[in-house]
Amino acid sequence: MHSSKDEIYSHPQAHIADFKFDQSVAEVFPDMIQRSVPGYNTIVDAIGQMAGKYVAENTNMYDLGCSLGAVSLAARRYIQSPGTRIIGVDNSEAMVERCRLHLQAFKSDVPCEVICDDLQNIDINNASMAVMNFTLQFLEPQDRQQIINRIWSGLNPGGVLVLSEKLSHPTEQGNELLIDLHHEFKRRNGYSELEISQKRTAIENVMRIDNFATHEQRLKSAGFQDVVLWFKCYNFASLVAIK
Ligand code: GEK
Repeated sequence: MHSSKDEIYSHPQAHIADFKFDQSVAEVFPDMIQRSVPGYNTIVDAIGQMAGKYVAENTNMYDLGCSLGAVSLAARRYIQSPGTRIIGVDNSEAMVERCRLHLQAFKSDVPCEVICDDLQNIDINNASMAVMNFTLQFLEPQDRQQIINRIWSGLNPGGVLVLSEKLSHPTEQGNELLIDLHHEFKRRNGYSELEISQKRTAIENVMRIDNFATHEQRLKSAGFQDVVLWFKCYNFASLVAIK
């Protein structure tokens, strides 16, 4: 599938509007996320491996905030259990349209449905696995506990939630260190200072990040028994919460 280079913030903009998952972002999304999120490919493939292990016979897997379907595609490569179903959800029409094309482009025995809606409206049931790969950070902070609670309720015993997020660090110097390392990662991937700083401004109001302790506490108070930090690079992390 055709995918272009992310040049959205390469020219100076007089007014930088809040970041949106619109058509222009959907077009360059694979390039954007790989050059911006350290370990993205590793994380997606490992989530696929976890799907192979945890997605049980005759249950559902949810890919919440699925964008172009990278996680759903990885899961389909690894799922062996019969009677499973993948439900992808995203509230960006541009993403969902392209996601459906991506999924159609690969043959699979695992049916996959993509719903265009706010993930908060989705009924979660009979789930052995749910994934929020860099999605929760875009939801209103006051809604986050309820979202995690609903996922917990929809999971079968032993089911897992994989939650990947950009994290803040509780000390200022630690936080700065991680931000610097991340910006260097972006520079090395070809983003200019202008692109880095304009993107930072655009995303400031849209992506409000928590620290690890906040995530852990939220998951525990929803009822998850175990919270496992399985990936971390700079200020990016992925957790598995086990019911
Ligand atoms: C991947 N998981 O490639 N309901 C549904 N979707 C939402 C909502 C909402 N309320 N808010 C934001 N989104 C993907 C990457 S990207 C992460 C996920 C990033 C969607 C939004 O439209 C976008 O597609 C996705 O969440 C976040 O593994 O761009 O950093």
